[in-house]
Amino acid sequence: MEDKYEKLEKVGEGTYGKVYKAKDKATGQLVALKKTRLEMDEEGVPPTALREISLLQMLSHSLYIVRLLSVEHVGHSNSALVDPNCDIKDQKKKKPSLYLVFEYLDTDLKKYIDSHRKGANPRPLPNSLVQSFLFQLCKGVAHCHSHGVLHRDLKPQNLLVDKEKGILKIADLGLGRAFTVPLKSYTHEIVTLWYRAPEVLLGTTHYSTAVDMWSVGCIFAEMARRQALFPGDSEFQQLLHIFRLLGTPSENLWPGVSSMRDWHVYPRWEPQNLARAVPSLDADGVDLLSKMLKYDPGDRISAKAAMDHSYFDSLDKSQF
Ligand code: Z3R
Repeated sequence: MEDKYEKLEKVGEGTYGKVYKAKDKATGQLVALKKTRLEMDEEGVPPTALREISLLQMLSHSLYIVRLLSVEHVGHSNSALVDPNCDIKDQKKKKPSLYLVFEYLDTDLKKYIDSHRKGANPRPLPNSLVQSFLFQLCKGVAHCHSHGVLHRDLKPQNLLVDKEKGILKIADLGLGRAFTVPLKSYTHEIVTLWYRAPEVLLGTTHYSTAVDMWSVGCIFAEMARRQALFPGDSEFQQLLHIFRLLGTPSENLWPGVSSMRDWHVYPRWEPQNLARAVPSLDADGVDLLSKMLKYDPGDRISAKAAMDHSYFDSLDKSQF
């Protein structure tokens, strides 16, 4: 790996691994390197990792999903056979690992929003950019969903932004379906709950595409506000944030809610006016947001339907 890529700084610590900025020594191209640990007792790549890679390869043909450029399997005994500089005795000692090589984009949506909120030049994100980023996000999510893949951990940190071109791409298509979303990352970093759907917080085990659309709604509101909509610091607090704004869900609004695994008795809050929480959004924007933040996952708008919402009528869709 060291021969092929010059490792530069760490750019992200995803839930599932560290990501480094690196330079391809042969071409000078900047890339993002993600090391995937291979938990296994013998040689070879576990089938779960192979499934993930083929999924990523398939999905990354969309413009709105970060492109997987190559996969490098290093430290396994075969690499000694193909690499004349590789000492077989050394290679036997090394743990095999898999490097996923992605295209590099210069920032993520969290940093991008922060740069508009603080520092020398605080300013709103232009409404036309919020609209364009949301459309691109819905397009990427619709692409995943049409291939039967849920992201399940959409958040501003794993949406990459090309500032010059105004492009947004989904990254960290995690380990889509294979694993549950953990509370701590593998490096013990606390995983954010701010974008987590209420059915997940209440202990649903049957996830649907609607969990991603809840996250999209939270991200939409955050772009408009430059501040998170539901910044909870525990699963309980996260639910209280949601209930205080949208009203405590009832059996009427969300049949079956009170028999969910982690349901408790909560204060009974009335729904607040959503428009007041996102003052920069017009009526169409608030309507679309309200459809993304429906309690009942079956009532929540799909990514495909969201793209046809009147909020996007003023967007020139031909550029996408
Ligand atoms: C693929 C998977 C995860 C990431 C990729 C590519 N690129 C990332 S995270 C990234 C993060 C930044 S720049 C590129 S940051 O400096 O804005 N955190």
